[in-house]
Amino acid sequence: MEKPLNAAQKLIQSHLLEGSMTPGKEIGLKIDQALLQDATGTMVQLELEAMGLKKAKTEVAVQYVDHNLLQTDFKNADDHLFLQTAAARFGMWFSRPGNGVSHPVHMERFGIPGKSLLGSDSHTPAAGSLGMLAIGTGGLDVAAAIAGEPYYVKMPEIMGVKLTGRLPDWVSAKDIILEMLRRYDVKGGVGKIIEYYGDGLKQLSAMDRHVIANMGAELGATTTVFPSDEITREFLRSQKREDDWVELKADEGAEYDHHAEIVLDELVPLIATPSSPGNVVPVSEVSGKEISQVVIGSSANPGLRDFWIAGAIVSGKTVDSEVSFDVNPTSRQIIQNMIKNRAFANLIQAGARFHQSGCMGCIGMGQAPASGTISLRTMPRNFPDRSGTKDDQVYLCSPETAAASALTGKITDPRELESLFDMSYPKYEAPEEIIINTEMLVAPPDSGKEISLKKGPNIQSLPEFEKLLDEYDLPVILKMGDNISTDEILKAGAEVLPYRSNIPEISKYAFIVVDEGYHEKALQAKNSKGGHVVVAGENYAQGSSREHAAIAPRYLGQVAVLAKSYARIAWQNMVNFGILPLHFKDHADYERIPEGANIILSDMRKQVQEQNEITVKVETEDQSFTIQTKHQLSPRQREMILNGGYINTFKKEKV
Ligand code: MIC
Repeated sequence: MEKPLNAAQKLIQSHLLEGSMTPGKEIGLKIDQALLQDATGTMVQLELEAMGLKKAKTEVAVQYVDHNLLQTDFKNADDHLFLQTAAARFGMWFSRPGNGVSHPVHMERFGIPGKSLLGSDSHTPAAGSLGMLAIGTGGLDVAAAIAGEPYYVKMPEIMGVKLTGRLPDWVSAKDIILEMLRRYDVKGGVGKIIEYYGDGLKQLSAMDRHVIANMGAELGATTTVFPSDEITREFLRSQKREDDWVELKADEGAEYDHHAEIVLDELVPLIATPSSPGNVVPVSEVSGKEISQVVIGSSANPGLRDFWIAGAIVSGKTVDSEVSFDVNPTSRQIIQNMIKNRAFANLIQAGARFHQSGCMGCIGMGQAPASGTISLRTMPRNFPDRSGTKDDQVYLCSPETAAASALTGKITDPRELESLFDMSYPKYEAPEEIIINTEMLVAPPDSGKEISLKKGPNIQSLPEFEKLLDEYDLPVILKMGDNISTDEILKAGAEVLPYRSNIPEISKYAFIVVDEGYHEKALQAKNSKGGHVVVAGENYAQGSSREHAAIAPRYLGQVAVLAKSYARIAWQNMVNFGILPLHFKDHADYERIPEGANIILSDMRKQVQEQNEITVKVETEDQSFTIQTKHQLSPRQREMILNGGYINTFKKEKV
């Protein structure tokens, strides 16, 4: 008899092109759908151009425009035109600026249970809510998948999370994922797929599941998987796509590599305190602190229910006079449905400032909070400086906690509303029929051959990178601690995002959050020594999928990183662009390398090709010693490092 499989294993097995399902070993997966957003998508389209792609080979590829909507000058607007022409040229759908946030729109319009989805955005796993195998990764991996290549990733372990019981009043899906983050923190999911199962699922709509799957990225997980059941079917029915439904569930007796259980009845409203999504405490522990801003929306709480509940809580009242109450509606479709179910009117009347559909303040595109004040957001991330305000104090919470706090002007446990306003928990009933809006989704033409790419002056082709040399003598120009996020390596925000299609310009912002002198030091090292190295602790480069966090340092001469451990996507991005990610064999060696030390690497081509361990000589002011490091590269990745990255390898093999 065949071994019973869990839902994640079934998804992997049905897409497995190379390798076997042994945790930790590289596998190659067939990719059915691709998702691009604009902030990472301009680079992907440039990569496709560099690869000479004729037409996307995935079943569906969609280019969304949801991140860079501010258009403070010509740059973002030029990017939008470039993306529209590129989408048409390469045979992709185009979701026009302002249509909506990629993850929920993709789920509504294109998501199909049982299919695989690769996205150039770390929150792509949100589509795991529908029973998809949805993985977020760097742009180059997505470009390769669009060109018909497999997606390579290490086979994850599977963690089964059993949900039992019922959520209490005032507690919702966001509190479930915050509970996971409270237990496992930002690297607890690294190398794992999180699969939810159990009776507690019956209470979670597809969009509630999206909330949990979306923020699985904050656990560092490869992805999150929910079964596809009657609730999934109902969701697809409401989107007029019931025919796309197929069932997906774990076999009877299926096993998991790790186990967890959440008894929903025991949950309380939770909140992530500054400045990590893993700093989770009960809201009651921080209640009473004064706030200046509340923002609801984003891919982490995108559902109609999320806006409705906030609207129902503030209905007939006015938010505190010192609070800016910002609402970022998910999509045009959701706006229309919010108008229909009165959520829009309730929010507006209570003082909400409505913004256009998109990511907005979630990635620091506007909505920066006032200095020294607290901002409460239903968003997924609160890494330092991400909001655009230096030393910001961003807390992450549910729409219930956000709306309650907007009313009182202080962090408020929503359960207190019962005594404060004599309110009982508003019960949401999903409408029988919702309005569907597809007007701003442009279908790909039959042939895009004749379409030329419109490139504004800010759009620069990808720089070329040299292959790995044999000998290096490189300075350590920066030493960092644990859990450094990509927001600290390559800043988010309105000043920087417009340069996502211009590597020379964006590289000026590399590491600016941790060391303003990095750019200068890197240029000096490049000119005098041919490059540099940085040193880091655990979980280096967690967070976003932005490959600019690898490309910009590489452009400035970064040859290698020495770290205790890496976040998955960033590790893949470094390899794709030819940066050698080395692991300390003995973590104690991290302490022995000061900033300013010299790293001597010898016989590198042979070492990378033939060995898993690399000997590194370190010279400090007063001593010189050798340490052992490891790389965890597959044979395919060794080749990429030797060639100076994926593009050189692709050109060598295919062009
Ligand atoms: C994020 O939440 O950090 C982003 C913005 O969605 C990023 C993508 C980006 O940096 O463009 C992500 O999660 O990958």
